[in-house]
Amino acid sequence: HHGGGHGRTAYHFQPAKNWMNDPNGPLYHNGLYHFFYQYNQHGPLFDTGKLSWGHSVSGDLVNWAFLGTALEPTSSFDVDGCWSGSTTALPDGRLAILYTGRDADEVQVQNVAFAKNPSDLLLREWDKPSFNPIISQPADVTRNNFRDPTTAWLGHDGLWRFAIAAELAGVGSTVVYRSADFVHWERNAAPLHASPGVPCWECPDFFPVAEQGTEALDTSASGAGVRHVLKLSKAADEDYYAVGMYDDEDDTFSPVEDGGDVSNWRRIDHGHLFAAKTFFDARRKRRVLWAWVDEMDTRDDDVAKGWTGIQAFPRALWLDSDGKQLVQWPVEEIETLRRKRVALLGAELGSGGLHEIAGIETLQADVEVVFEIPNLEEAEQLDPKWLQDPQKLCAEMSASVQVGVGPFGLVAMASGDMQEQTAIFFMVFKHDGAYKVLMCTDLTRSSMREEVQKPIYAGFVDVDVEKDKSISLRTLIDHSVIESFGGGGRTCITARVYPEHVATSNSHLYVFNNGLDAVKVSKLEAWELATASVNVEDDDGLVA
Ligand code: DQQ
Repeated sequence: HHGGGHGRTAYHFQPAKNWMNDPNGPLYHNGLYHFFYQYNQHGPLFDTGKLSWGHSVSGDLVNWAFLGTALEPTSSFDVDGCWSGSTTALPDGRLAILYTGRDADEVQVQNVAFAKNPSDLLLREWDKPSFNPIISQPADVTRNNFRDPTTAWLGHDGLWRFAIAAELAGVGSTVVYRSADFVHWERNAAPLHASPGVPCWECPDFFPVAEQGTEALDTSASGAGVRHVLKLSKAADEDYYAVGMYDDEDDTFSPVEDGGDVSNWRRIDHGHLFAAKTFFDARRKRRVLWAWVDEMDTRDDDVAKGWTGIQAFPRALWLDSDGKQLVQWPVEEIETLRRKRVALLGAELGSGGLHEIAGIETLQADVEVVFEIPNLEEAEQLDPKWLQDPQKLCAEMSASVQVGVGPFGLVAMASGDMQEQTAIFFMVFKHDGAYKVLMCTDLTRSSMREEVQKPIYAGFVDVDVEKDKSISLRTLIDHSVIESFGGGGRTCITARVYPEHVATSNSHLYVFNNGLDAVKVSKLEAWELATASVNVEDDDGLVA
């Protein structure tokens, strides 16, 4: 098993050592998954000028072989860093990377690179043509914010397009460039989106989703039955998205919900997750999301352990039948890691109930649970002032005594004496003649260590609890990360945790209910997960 100790994960993507941030250019090609990432091969800390594209390959999105770097900051147009970007497969068989380079003057410009030999299974070598940059920085870009090109798509007019983040006269904008040959690009006058308030919304992602069903669409799909999703990242740890209508004639995007500013859009994840990027997986006709999950520990600790940053476990995503929100779910290949299983069926959890899920190693586990809520009568009235601030509401509620329906949920990574524990839970409120479900991950007691960040994360779950009479939770636990999917994947919360007790003793897992009324665990299944082979340093070949 990997060295490194200190919260090294067992099945989340991370390099063997050094710094990693944004996911770049995920791609399925010739039967293999390629994953690139912002990588400082010289050490465990972020270093703007040293960033290269790390490259790993996998047959199953679970086990990964490290291939070194695909791009390094060696050319005049990227000598101060190869920053984020995407890959596009061209119909003529070429594979292109579009990425941001920082040139010798630290100016952000856009470059293209091509796979030297697209039929090479590993795509190890990438050519950076000397005609780069393909796009210099436009004059109206302010404060050098011009970066992160998306995967390109084809419009009905046969022209390529990609979107990119640009601060234009102080306004955080997403602009579209068009090209006939992938080399000469022209900017569309009107931005795809502009949101004042935040100068630079980074790492745009723009992709089609089917109006109905879970099957994904190729990035160039458009027309009847197709909606589009625009995702933007707000420095330094919040990803937002809106579902909308895209018109490829004038390259405009109109959200279906009147969200106004991006800050009112829906969150990809209410926890600590950033710079998400999706790709179309033609093998299983699904769209898969990658996202960076940074450390919440001290810089000293990053240096001591020699690695920094992981990726969220890859998630399949599709449009919910409500046409407004995305549903995210860990890719099914995670099941190949499932080993020992324990289950609980129909257990009643009275007020104050706590039930241990014993019999498996819970530091690397996959837990699926359905809570049945027989009685919603006790639900508290929601003060509307909390609608915009679920995080504060959660802090308020977890500090108070039993209030109504919930909190109920899981307690994960608990020490024997319960001094350390992370709670993932729901509360149900009455609101506007209906009910509103709040989901939280409370890190305040996750570690005895003072110096790590221990926030409370929260978001509302857009489900009809009155009709369903139940709510589901799936939680992936992996040493220093807890990823939770509420309401079948409609609300996600990813958290980094650094409990001390794991160094010397076992961790425990519980279901609990601190609400006034009983809830029922109608079904709980928990699996111990095997350790995947992730960028193991002495890997000498492809994964099985
Ligand atoms: N990280 C990259 C930038 C991007 C930022 C540099 C987001 O391209 O805007 O590592 O985390």
